[in-house]
Amino acid sequence: MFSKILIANRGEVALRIIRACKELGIRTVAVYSQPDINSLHVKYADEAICIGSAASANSYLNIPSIISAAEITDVEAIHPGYGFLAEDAHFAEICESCKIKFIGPTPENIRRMGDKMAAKDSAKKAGVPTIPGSKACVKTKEEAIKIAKEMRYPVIIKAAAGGGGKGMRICHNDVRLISAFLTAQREAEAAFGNPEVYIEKYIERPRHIEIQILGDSYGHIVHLGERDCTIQRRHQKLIEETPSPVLDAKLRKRMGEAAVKCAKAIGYVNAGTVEFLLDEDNSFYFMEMNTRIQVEHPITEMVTGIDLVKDQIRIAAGERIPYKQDNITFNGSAIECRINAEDPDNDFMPCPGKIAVFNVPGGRGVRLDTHAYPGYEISPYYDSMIGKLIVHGKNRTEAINICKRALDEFIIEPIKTTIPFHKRVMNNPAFIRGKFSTDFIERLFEKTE
Ligand code: MV4
Repeated sequence: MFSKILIANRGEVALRIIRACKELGIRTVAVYSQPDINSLHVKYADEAICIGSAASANSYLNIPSIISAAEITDVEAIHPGYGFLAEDAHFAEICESCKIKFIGPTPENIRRMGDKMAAKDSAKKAGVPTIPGSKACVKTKEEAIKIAKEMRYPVIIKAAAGGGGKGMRICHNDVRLISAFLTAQREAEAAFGNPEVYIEKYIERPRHIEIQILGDSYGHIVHLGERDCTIQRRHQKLIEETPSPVLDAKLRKRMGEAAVKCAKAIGYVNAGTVEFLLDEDNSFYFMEMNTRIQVEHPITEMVTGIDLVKDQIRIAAGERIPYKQDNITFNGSAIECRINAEDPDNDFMPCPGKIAVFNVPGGRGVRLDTHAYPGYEISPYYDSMIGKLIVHGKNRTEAINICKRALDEFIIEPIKTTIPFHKRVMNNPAFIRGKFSTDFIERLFEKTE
């Protein structure tokens, strides 16, 4: 097992990794940008190195600076967390070339799943259902029209180098398709340096169901159930839950097996998440695979009792996953609410600033993963998430009740946060019934406009 790990990240996920390391008896090195000097991950790590100025490019994305910090402190491994360099195959390669273990998948796993067409091709070859669409990237508008006629409208244009909703355009007829196709190519070139786009049948009112998988270096791969992440705004997840209110045991088994097949097909190692779109007729389709630990991993931990970050570290240290698929059990329901410094009544505008009052919730079934504290200055340089409220109950109704209680206890002043938004959702009849799709938030806010 490693004796010292560098955490190449900040905020709540850096704290999450430090906690796992401490429980494993591993010393920790934090890296931080100048404005993060008073952050908790700096305070709680055994050592801390300033790696640059505020801009991510000068600090948390600054590979030479991070590798230098790792060399100076003589760490054996680096955990990238999520975001920043977590899915940067080049960074993973540099770590390996410096004999520093990258705690995550192989560079090949990252690269393969980073190209959305290649990822889809892998899934298809693994026998996993994929969304009907073009076999490869579409080069000309004539080809686009031909494919759309085969698919029947509506269709969606996606950037091969996109993902996470970036560069997507929905089309309902030939005229819209032609203009969207040309615009999408230009935008993809500008945003990702790669103009390649592909076309798929548009799945209307889908749900976003993702499956957590874990693979060790001996080819043993298991899944840890699903997370329903359908409540999103502009492709930013806000609320996640497990189990999904729309999955029965049979569908859960089929989707779990499909996710494991995806991972097995590419020899996946460490933690990963296979994202599916679930149609209203319970057909599911491979969407993307994320090659990192995800923000929402705690809800899976709450229902399985498995510490995903510790297992990531153990796998990277060459250990075998100590449980078989049949040993993994799911207990109760868990819900995560992302607490962002944003104003839900002002188009979720980010609201950085100093926290004066920070009264946190607690009690049975409540977990709060946050790096904030009274007096903490929320930085305008990084994303607006200040913490995640995670609750666990014996079933979905109890989890919702615990969530409502915890949200009432959670006082953050004077900055605006998404807490009032979460309160509205937890009291929304459609949410409580479990009947909603990816347009839930638009419909929730539209109704009041
Ligand atoms: C789709 C889709 C409908 N049909 N693809 C959004 C981000 C990226 N993961 C892919 N996404 C979608 N792809 C087809 N063929 C609808 C979405 C989508 C979505 C998916 C999951 C959760 C929230 C979403 C919000 C808008 C669009």
